[in-house]
Amino acid sequence: MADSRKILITSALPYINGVKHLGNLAGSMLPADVYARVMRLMGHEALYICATDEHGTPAELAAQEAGMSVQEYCDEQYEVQRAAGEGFALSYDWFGRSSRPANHALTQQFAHALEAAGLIEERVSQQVYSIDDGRFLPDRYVEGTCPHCGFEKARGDQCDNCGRLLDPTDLKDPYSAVSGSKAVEVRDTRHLFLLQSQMQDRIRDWVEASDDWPQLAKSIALKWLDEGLRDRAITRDLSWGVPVTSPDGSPRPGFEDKVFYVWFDAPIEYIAATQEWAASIDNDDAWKGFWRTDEGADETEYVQFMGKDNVAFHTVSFPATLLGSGQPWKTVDKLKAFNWITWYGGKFSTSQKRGVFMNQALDLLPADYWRWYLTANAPEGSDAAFTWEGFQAAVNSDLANVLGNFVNRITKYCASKFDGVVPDGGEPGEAEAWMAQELKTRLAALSDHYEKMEFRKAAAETRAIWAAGNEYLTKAEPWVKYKTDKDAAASGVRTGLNLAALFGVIAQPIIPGAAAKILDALNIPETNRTWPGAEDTGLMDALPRGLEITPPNVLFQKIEDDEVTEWTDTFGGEEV
Ligand code: B3M
Ligand code: ZN
Repeated sequence: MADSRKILITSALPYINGVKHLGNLAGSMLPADVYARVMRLMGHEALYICATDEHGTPAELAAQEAGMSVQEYCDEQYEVQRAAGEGFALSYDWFGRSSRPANHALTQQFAHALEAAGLIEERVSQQVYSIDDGRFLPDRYVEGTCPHCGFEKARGDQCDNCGRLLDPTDLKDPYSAVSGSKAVEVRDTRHLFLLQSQMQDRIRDWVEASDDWPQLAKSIALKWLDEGLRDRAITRDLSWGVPVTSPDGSPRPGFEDKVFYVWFDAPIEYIAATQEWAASIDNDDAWKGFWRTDEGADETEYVQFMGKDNVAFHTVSFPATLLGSGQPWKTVDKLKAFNWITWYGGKFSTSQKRGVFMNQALDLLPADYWRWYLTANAPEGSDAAFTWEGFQAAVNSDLANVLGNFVNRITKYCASKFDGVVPDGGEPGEAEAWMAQELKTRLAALSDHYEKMEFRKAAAETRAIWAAGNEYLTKAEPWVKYKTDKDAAASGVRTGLNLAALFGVIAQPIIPGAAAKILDALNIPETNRTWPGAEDTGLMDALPRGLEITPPNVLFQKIEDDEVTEWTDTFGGEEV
C-alpha cells in the first residue's frame, strides 16, 4: 500500500433552516462521504467534518415562521439534520454547530487578527431600514425586484433566479420579508469592512498556484478575481450570531446590537468543529495537525465539497480571512464543486410539492438506493435531473439485477451444492484469466476515478466490475460443469465467491449498508475489507477454502411501477 496520507474533508455546512433535499445531499455531503470512505479504506487518515450553519437571516426567518425562539428552533433542527445525516450513513467524524462557543471565540479572534493586520475598517454604509418593523433589514430580511433580471422575489443577498449576489440596496421596489411592509428607507449604519480589495493579488497568486482544483471551481474563482474583489461588510444589524468584540473580549463600542455576517463565521466553523472533534477524543491539540501549517498541517491534504453557488465564498472570502490573518492556517488543496440536481429539469420546491427531502426519502427506501442513484448521476459536468423513472431503472438494473443477482446466485448455489463452504479443488482456466485481466484494468481505473473525485465515473466503473462478474459466471458455467467435472465447478464457485467478496468491498463507499450485508454473509473479517491495491493479484483466491458462508437475505427490493406512480403523485414528477 502507498504511504498513508492525512486528509481533511469538509462539505458545505447545511443551513439550519429546514431539512435538505436530495439535490443538496448529492452536491456536497454525499460525495464528501463517499470520498472519505474510499480514503479510509485505502488506509489513509481521513477526517470528515461538517456542521449546521446556524446564523444569519435564514435561521431567524425560519424560527419566526415556526413561532419559536431562534435558539429553540436551531436546537430542534440540529437534531433533525443530525438524524438525517445518520440515516444516510454520512460518516462524519464530527457534526458540529456554528452557534457553539468554539466558533464564536475563533470568529472573534479572526476579526481581531485581521484588524491587527490592517485589513478591517469601520465604515458607515447604507442599509435598508423598515419603519414599520423598527429595524434594519439585512440580507434576506428584504426582498424586491432583481436589478439584473427583473425577478420579483429576489432576496437582499442573492437573486434565486439569475444567481447574482446582491446588496439589499440594489433591489428595486424593496419590501420587508418580516412584515411585508413597503415603508422602507435607506439609512446610515456603521459596519466592519474586510478590505478584500487589498488582497486581490495575494488571492490571485494563491488561486493560480492551486493546480489540484477541478475545473469548475477554478473557473468560478478566476471569474470573481477578474471582476475585482470588493471590500465587504462582515457585520450585520442582527441580534442572532457571533457578537462583535474588542480584543479584550468586551463588546465593541458602537457594535453592541450587531453580529458578524453569517458568511464570515460559517467557514470558520470548519476549524471550530475540528477543535470540538479534538476535544471529543480527549486530545485537545489534535485539530492543529489539520489546520495549522506550523503544527503539521502542511502535510495534510484539505479537500472541500460544495455546490457551485458556494465556490466564491470558499475561493475568495474564506481564503481572505485565512491568509489575511497573517497566521499559519491551512487553506484548501482540492475543491470539488457540483452543479445542480434538478427535479425533472426544474427546481425542487417544498411549497409546490416538487422533490424529495432527506427525511422523506428514508421513509420510502433504504439510504443505499438513494446513495447509488445520486452518485451514479452526480451533477458533475452539468446539471443532472432526478426522475423517478431513472431512479427505478438504476436501482432495478444496477443494484438488483447486476450486483444483487450475482451475489444471490453464487452464494445460493454454494449453499446447495457445496455445503455452504468455499470449495477446494480445480484450477483456474481461461474464464478466470479473462476475469483477472478485467479486474486488473478496471480496479486501477476505479481507484483513479476516486482519486480524481470523478464520482459518476467511479460508480460506472463499479457497475462495470459487477457486470464483468456476471459475464465471468456465464463463461465459467459452474452449474453446467457440475454435472461432468466437479473440480471445474468448484473452481468456478470459489472464484465467484471471491468476486462477491470483492464486489462487496468496492461497494462500501457508495452503498455501505448492502456492502456490509454481503461481507457479513461471506464472513469477511473487518480487517480484510480494505481497498484492493492495483497490484493485488490474489483477489480471486483470497478466501480461505472451507470458509463457511451464508446466502444473504434479499439485498435489494426492486421498485415496482405502481410505486413510481404513487411517489409521483405524492412528490411530483414530470410537469404536464
Ligand atoms: N450554508 C450555504 C448552503 O447551505 C451555506 C454553506 C456554508 S459553507 C461554510 O448552500
Ligand atoms: Zn436576478
